[in-house]
Amino acid sequence: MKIIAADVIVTSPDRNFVTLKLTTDDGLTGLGDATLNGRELSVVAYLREHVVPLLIGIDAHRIEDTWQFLYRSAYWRRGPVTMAAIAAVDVALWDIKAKAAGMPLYQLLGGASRTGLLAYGHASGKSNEELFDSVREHQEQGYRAIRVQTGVPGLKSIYGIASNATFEANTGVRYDHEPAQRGARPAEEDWDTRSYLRHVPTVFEAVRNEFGPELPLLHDGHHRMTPIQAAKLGKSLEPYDLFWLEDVTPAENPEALRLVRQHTTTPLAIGEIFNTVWDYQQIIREQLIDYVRSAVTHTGGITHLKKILDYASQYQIKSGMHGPTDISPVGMAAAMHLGLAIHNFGIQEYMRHGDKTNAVFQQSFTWTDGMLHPGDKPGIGVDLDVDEAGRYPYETAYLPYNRLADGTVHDW
Ligand code: KDG
Ligand code: MG
Repeated sequence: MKIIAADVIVTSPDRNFVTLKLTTDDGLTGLGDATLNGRELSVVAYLREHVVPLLIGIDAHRIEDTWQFLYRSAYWRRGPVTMAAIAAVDVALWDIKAKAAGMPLYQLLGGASRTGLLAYGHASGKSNEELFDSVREHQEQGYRAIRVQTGVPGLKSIYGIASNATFEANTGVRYDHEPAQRGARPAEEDWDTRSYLRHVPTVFEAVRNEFGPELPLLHDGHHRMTPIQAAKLGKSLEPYDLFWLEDVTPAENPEALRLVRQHTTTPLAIGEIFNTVWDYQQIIREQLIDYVRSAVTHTGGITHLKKILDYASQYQIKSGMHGPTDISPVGMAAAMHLGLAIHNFGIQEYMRHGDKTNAVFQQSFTWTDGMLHPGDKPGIGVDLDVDEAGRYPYETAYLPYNRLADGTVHDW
């Protein structure tokens, strides 16, 4: 079963997506997601210029060997561009293998360990009233676990809260928080950690008073705090029993979590911008986190993320795979198959894609009573309509960035 074609498809139905499509000499095709929000074309070039020529003629069954070959033969290892490119090849090969076996991919990964995947959605509001409405909307859509992001008095725009500018720039398609904006330069947002730290606990108190103690609540700090600030936040949120507190400190310094951990029992999640097991080595071994946030798409695919999660399982650390709208339906499907099969599944992030995206990517997953299931079609269960994809050419888009009141650039 040899690879005879490898096509990189770039499309922008509601937002930009990069997909690798592999074709074998016996006519099977496999898809892999290579979308890297705001830096999409770097992965396109990496794939087209350096990876595609190496794939033609290889045995599509040799997934582990292909992974090791692409990773080690480059010499320049790791990094989001490399690991997204390798992930796309890896998932496309798993898709092909599962189609060849006539089975949904999760069967090849060990079979289902559960009946479905608990998923969380993103509620947000500039005020508590708006936020409560958003939580209710999500509950009506079936969500049984909800991430809460709030506006902060004095700040004009903040991660997780859909701003009007974002909506307009996204040509009217409303994602709950989609931060990337089409345009020639990144939007500038403002930030003040002290105001944030004062305000957030009051919001969780209000949410608990309104919705009661049962509802699992999550929150994303988006890498903005120092370790001692993060420790303070974790401590101040303890009365509200969070499912997790995410990305409290910048991802480059995993050791920062040691100080946070010493001060709070609020569960910690990190890793959406990590890309290898080596980013996790210390924090898993020292049990500094509770959830692994990596997406299949940004962590070298199923082959590598499964190794991270198997390692994590020895320490009772669970999965919490990244699933914002910049993970394409192909990346989401891969996550669902992996999540269904592993023992240490925790929760899956799930934002809905827009109608145009769903017309480009035909999907077989189900969403029932707050639970996802990848479906039982052979492979990962996603088809890409190339003609439909061709209707939406790439558009330059950037994630925003932050400046403090004195003009200093801050983590976004
Ligand atoms: O591309 C960046 C987004 O994926 C990220 O900001 C989303 O933090 C995020 C999350 O938890 O979904
Ligand atoms: Mg996040």
